[in-house]
Amino acid sequence: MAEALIALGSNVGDREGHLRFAVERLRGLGRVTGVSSWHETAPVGYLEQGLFLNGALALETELGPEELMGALLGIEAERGRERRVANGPRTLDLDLLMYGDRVMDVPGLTLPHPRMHERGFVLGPLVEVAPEAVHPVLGLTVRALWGRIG
Ligand code: PH2
Ligand code: MG
Ligand code: MG
Repeated sequence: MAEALIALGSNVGDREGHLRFAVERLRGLGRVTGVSSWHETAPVGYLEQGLFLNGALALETELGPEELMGALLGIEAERGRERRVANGPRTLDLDLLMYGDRVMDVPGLTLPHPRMHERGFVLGPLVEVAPEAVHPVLGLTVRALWGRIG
């Protein structure tokens, strides 16, 4: 059993509907122990797109990290996720941020997520559900990471 931390994002169509759908699906993958509020955030990276609704969720699961990542991609596909532009508009984005203290880098999955510590749209929601979780590479809590980017 491990605690997985997952970021949710949407900026196309019924944003809140997509995020709620994802939470219901994630309940089927283990025990959801925390769901953040939804944060409306300005797009980062690729700017010519609409505002995002972002959230974060903590999940206790028996699935391994690669199985879980596969399940997240399946949930995205159920909401018609297309991948045309890197960082571009999306109905639903589910990113595996951390899987316990696991550090790994295989095609399609890097843990912890390589950009989580620098993204306000990730850390703002995440601090609501897992403030004391420790980033296994930086050795800092989510609360401290959030404080660092202010
Ligand atoms: N996701 C990205 C790129 N930029 N910006 C915001 N505000 N929210 C996101 O979820 C987001 C982004 C790539 O996944
Ligand atoms: Mg993402
Ligand atoms: Mg993604």
